[in-house]
Amino acid sequence: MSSTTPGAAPHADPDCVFCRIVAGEIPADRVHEDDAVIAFRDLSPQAPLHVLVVPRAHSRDVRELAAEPALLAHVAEVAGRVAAEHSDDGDFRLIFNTGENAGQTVFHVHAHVLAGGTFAEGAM
Ligand code: DGP
Repeated sequence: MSSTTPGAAPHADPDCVFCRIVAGEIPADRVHEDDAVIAFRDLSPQAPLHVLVVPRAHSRDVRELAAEPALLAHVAEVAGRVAAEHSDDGDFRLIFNTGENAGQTVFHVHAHVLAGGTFAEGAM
């Protein structure tokens, strides 16, 4: 991606675990990276393929990310690419837990890519 990509200029929060993964201070099993996002396998997978797509720049949740539609679209595009490359059929669920009451535990926006299984209605 070009240097004009929205989100390409990160501003890191030293107390944020995903900022620390972006910075390489905490190891992660990365499956994709470019100048705007990284994607790595979730520590406690909920599906045969469970990857998090994380913008390098810190923002709290998808409500904030929506202010950068090009970056939000890029997250979706990378999710599709990861699913296509790492699951048999390329189909996937894309989930943004948004807010504590919706199960968000890491307050650096991330998209869960879940693939490689058959999903019961209402799962995750
Ligand atoms: P959420 O509940 O939507 O905020 O999801 C946070 C996810 O992040 C959760 O599924 C576990 C994952 N996670 C938390 N800490 C780490 C970590 O240090 N490494 C990796 N790979 N995943 C993590």
